[in-house]
Formats: sequence, C-alpha cells, structure tokens
Amino acid sequence: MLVALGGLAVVVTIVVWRASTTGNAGAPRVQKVTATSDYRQPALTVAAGTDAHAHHHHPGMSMDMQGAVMGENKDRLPQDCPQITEDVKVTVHAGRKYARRFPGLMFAYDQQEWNVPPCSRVTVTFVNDDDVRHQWMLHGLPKYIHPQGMFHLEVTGPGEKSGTFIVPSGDKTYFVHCDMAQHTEKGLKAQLKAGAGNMDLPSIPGLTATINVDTYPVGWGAGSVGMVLTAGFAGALLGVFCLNRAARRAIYRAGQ
Ligand SMILES: [Cu+2]
Repeated sequence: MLVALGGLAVVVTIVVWRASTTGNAGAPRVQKVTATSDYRQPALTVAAGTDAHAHHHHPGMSMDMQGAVMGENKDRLPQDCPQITEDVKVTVHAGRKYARRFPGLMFAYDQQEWNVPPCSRVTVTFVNDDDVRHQWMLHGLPKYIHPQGMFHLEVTGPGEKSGTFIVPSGDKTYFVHCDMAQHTEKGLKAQLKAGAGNMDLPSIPGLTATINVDTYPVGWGAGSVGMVLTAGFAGALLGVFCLNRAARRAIYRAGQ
C-alpha cells in the first residue's frame, strides 16, 4: 500500500508538471524541422534519337540536375531604357542559418533588400546553403520580355546558380521570394528596389511589419481544466495499477 501511495504521488507530480509545461503555450515555439525531403530530380532517361534538350529551348531558360534559371534576359533592353546604366552583381545566400536572427522563422535570405539603379543589368548569384530546394524568384518585370513578368533562380541545395535580368526605368519595388510550399511564409521573402522603389512590402523579415501576426491563445475554460484533471486522475490510476502489479510480482518472486 505504501508503494502504491508513493507511486501515486510520483505520477500526480509528473502529470501536474506536464500539464503546467505543455499548457503554458504563451510563447510560440519554433519547431526544429530536419530536412529529410530530397527534391533531387530523377535522372532523365531519353530514348535514342530524341532531342534530350527539346524542353530547354524556351528563351532565357536553362535547367539541370542542380537547378534552373528561368526568365533570364542579358541583352534585350526594356522599352523605356535607352541603354543599360550599370552592371550590378549581387550574391544572395539562402538557408536556415540566416533565419536564426528572426524568431519563429525557419528560412531566410542573408539580405532582405537589394538596391539597384533603374535600367541596370543585374546578375544574381544565388547560393543555397540548405539541403532542400530554394528559389530566388522576382516578380514584376515587363511581361513582353519575361514570361509572367518573372525572373527566377532555383537551386537544389547545396549549390549555386547565376542569372541576369534588366530592370526597367522608374522607381519600383520588386517582390522576391521562394515559391516552394511554405518557404515564403517561413521567411524567404525580400524586396529589390530599382531606384528608390515605390513601396515597402509587408512582412519582410527584419524590415517591415507583419499584416497578420500569429497568436497562440490558450483557452483556459471549464472544459480544458476538466480535461487536464481527468487526464491527471486517469494517469494516477494507471500508475497505481502498474505499480501494484509490479509489487505483486516482486512479492511472488521473493516467495519462490
Ligand atoms: Cu525555399
């Protein structure tokens, strides 16, 4: 009986402690996610005589096992640019380690904003430091040059890709992100400003405020309290039951 009471005390203590720690969800927790997915594409098997690169013939697009460059434009001037004003080279890193300074985020670029002159030719070298696929995808370029107004680098990490585009004249802010599912929300969001830009985009990590802030409310009502108490009681009973059994067995063995 003493053993059972002792066991009950231990179980109740554990249950109460668990309830107090798991119930205290006031602060958001950052889940550690291990990158187990492997996005590497399977090797292409091509029948003899077919053009293995037929799908690579879109202008401005190249693709291989390491990733892709899409919507590239090295020499076609936007209509409003009499000439290229400057050649700008930008190196961008993406990875989990850059998100460490942003609580709650999982991925980030090493920089969240880039500034280039209007009508400049921008060559981006995109380095993916992670073991998952990341993109540096820029929106808002002229659609008569870029399909869907997009320029985009994609790297099956770890590795890097480079590509070039020419921004039109005028101050404009271009949205940059990684389009892999949830990667934008998890921090891969940035902006490129031509000239002074025309706005600041929302929810850029470390730069601009979030529109929809995450909240983690704990609804402590009669229901949840009752549930914790019921679970605690059930756990205590289970503990008593198990300890009783163990004690009986021990007594039985000792008697043999
Ligand atoms: Cu990504």
